[in-house]
Amino acid sequence: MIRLFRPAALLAPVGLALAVSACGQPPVEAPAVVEVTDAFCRPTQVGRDVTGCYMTLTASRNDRLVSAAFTGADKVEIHEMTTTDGMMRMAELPDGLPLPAGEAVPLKPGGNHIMLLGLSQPLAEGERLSMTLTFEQAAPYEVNVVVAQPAAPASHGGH
Ligand SMILES: [Cu+2]
Repeated sequence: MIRLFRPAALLAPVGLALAVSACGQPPVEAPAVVEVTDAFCRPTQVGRDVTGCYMTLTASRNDRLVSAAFTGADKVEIHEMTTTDGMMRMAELPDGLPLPAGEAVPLKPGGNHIMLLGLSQPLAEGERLSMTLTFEQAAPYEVNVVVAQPAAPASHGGH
């Protein structure tokens, strides 16, 4: 009986070694991080309870902006802008916004944006708010957003 067990005991270390090498790449990877810069929301227009928010997202690994949340809004959606027959329209990105590794993905006026819908109170220029971004890979990120008009290259100059 004892003899029967021996081969198994001898094989065990070999099996272990195979399992380790079969895993291939070392499990030590840089954590998924998304860098967020230049975040701002437009002030709400009089009588409106919606506005757009913009920022630049750079993911360390292939990732996806899945959703955004703001406690002062009923709903927050990730929108894309498309032009159909000369008409610009926006639509929710149902699968979120892809963030290719290392690529700065801009959300900007006239382009993709985060849409706040059903704001409980208007957003005035100079206010700050906090929004939570949720990603497919990276940990949820709380971003501080300033309420500001988009920089207008032509009209205002520096001051
Ligand atoms: Cu929108």
